[in-house]
Amino acid sequence: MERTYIMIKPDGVQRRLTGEIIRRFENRGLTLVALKMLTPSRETAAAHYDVHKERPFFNDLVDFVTSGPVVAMVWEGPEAVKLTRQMIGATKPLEATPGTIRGDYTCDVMSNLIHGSDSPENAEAEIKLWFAASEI
Ligand code: D4T
Repeated sequence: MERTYIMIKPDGVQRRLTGEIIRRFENRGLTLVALKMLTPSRETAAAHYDVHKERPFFNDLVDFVTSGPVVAMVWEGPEAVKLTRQMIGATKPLEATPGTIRGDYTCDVMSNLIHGSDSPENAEAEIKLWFAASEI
């Protein structure tokens, strides 16, 4: 069993896609082990996207992720990191195939609805960043 950090971004919450996204992961057989809604601080958002801090889109990305409530979650299942990334779809809109969350609901690279950890190591670090142990 593996755990991954999944976050519905402000656009996903505003577009009322929270239920649809949770339904997809539950239908697939994954288990929701933690969930909370919060508006991220700039500090947490910057730490989360630290790998992108030198990229030209970094400030816009932090502005976007802190612009409203997100739904932070931990999901568990076999190969949960790869499985959820596959269900989320690619970052580039043209590469996000129909049937994936991004491929079905967005064509914008920034407002792309959802984040999913890209490796088990990053999943562990992100779960620690967003959740206290007592919340899981
Ligand atoms: P996240 O991390 O949010 O799940 O998205 P991805 O894993 O699919 O993509 P990423 O880390 O490469 O990018 C993080 C975030 O930045 C936005 N972005 C990305 C952007 O606005 N312009 C760009 O050129 C890139 C590469 C979208 C997702």
